[in-house]
Amino acid sequence: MSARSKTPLWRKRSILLMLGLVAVLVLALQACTGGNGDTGDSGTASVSDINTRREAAGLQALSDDQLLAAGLTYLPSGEWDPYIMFASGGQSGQMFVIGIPSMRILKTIAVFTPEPWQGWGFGNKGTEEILASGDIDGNEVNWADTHHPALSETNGDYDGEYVFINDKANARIALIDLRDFEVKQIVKNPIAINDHGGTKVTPNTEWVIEGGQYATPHGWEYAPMSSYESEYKGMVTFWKFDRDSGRILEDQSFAMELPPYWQDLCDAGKLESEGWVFCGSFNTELATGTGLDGTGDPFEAGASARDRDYLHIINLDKAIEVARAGKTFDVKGFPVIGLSTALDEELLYFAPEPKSPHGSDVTPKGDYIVVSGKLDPHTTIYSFAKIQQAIADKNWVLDPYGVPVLDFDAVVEAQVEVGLGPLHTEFGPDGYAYTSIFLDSTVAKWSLGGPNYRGDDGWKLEGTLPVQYNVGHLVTAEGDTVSPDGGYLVALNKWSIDRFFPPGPLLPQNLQLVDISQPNSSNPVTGGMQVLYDMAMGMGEPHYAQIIKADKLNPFEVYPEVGWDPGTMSVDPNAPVLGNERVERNGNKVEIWMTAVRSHFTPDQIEIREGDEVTWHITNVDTSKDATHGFAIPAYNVNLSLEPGETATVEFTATQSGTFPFYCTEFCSALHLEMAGYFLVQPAG
Ligand code: RUQ
Ligand code: CUA
Repeated sequence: MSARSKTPLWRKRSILLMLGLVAVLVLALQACTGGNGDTGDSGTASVSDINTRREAAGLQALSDDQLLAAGLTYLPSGEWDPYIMFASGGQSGQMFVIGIPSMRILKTIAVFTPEPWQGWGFGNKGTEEILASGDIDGNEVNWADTHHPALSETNGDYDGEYVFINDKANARIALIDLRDFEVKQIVKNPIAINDHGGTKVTPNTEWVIEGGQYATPHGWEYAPMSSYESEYKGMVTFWKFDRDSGRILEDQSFAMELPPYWQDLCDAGKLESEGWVFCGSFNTELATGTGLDGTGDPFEAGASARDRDYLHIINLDKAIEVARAGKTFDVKGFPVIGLSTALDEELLYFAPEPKSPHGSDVTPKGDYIVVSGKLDPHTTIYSFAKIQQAIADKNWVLDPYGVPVLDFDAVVEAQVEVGLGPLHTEFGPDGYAYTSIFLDSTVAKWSLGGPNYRGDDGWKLEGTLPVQYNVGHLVTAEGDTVSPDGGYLVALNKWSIDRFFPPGPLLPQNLQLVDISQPNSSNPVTGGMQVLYDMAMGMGEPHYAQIIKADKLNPFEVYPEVGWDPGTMSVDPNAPVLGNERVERNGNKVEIWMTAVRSHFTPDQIEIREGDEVTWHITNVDTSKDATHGFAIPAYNVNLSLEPGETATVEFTATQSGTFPFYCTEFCSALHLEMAGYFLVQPAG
């Protein structure tokens, strides 16, 4: 620190003035310290003012680079982020919406797990039905391990309409409509009990890809481990997405049987490789672990015994034809293309890949597939054209399941040494690629070669940037599309030791924002990359994320019409509206039509009898922005969030007699506390 504070003042000042950051920093300081806007004679604050005040507050003085970083991430009150990141929520079962570059969390989208702020799964019948569609064999499963969001694409570019996400733990896929950022559908994979190779979408989102992970018998039926090689199966599933209805069509979806290798991340081909799908794999050793009798290697060793795994190369276009022609068998009523059919129909090829890869990432022009094996310091670049040539030449040997394994040298275009433990690659706009390096805890910037990118100047390392620590995935702005945007990269780090105050032994996750807008020459060591910001996340472990330009998103500010049912995205004809509020009884069935408006419920006294079956409809008839009302009934586990215009239905049996004040849980007006009512349940008899 002392070296930093010796930097001459004139130098700090000139740098700042040059960058035009002074005003921004002053605002930042005022926000932090409650300053009154008095910035001295010149009307601007100097660097020394900033550091003097920081030191007075017990903070360290900032270097020039740190001041620059602060200015580059600070957004004055009211300024919006130009990019929005959708991050998986890991064990939270949710998805996070984060502004870039401010790293402000804008929302947790409730996905597989009930979430009370959004009233997701607390009495709202529509949300409970969606959650229940993720039940497995009648068991409620309301946590998930969300890993990989996939924004919908048109012509290979994000279109801002939908985002999908997988649940690795239970092999489920959720669909979120970006008009209201709410989940509309959850589908359970009928043949697999966990997944990892998804979600990814094809360039026009006709198909959502869900690759497998830990092999099981299809339908996860029991089979002893001794039967692993014959009874256990790998898989990839292709879910048909229908944009007109905004739904996955389960009855037009299908799966393909794969050998019981553990399939990993997939990517969809694009442009020249459109119609093909690429998935990594591991445990091609078919390791089955060690029982207590000590036979067999533990998975950690057994699944890394060989030095190669198999990149799965799948002809999706042809697979669709084969599935449509009915050359499938059924597992739980779901069509599966058997492995022998896949081979007869020439749907599946392998290429050897470096051991234990994580990510098979298709370059922006669709011409290469980048794979990094965690146990090989290189990233390996496969040429799609060479793959096609090797297939035409039948330049292969067969694996034990009869799958053609293409000749490695015939299909590899280049290898670039990037560091120890490379994982996942995304792309920038100028022919640069960025790979997360897990063991070295760095981000490597390297150049793509070939005519579409940096030509003879490519296939080389341009710089590495240290991050803290053990980066898993990384994401660049629109970096897996046909037109990466550049500007920012986020490293999704796996460890965060010493970065933040430790709130107990479970430490926050650490996402680091990296500036990738600068030329290599600005810092030859890092290739111009600079860490701007450390973001702690204390809600679950984000695995993968995607960053979209904010102006591509066009969400509702309020629902378009009063009485809106988010489940159908249309007006519910049975929605309560002003003037038709009422309570009707039919035997022991009681139906209530209620409206909510600032600041009252109508009606606000409801009296029924114990044992009655209650159907309670509520419409928020407010139509101004942010005029959200909550609706909570104590003891009955009911809490709704009714956004402007929204209608919802609660169904329950009044099992408890008593006096239950219900109220609005969203502070909506000066008379919000008065926005309440009484729900009276007379004791039976
Ligand atoms: S994931 S790094 Cu790569 Cu699904 Cu967790
Ligand atoms: Cu409505 Cu508070």
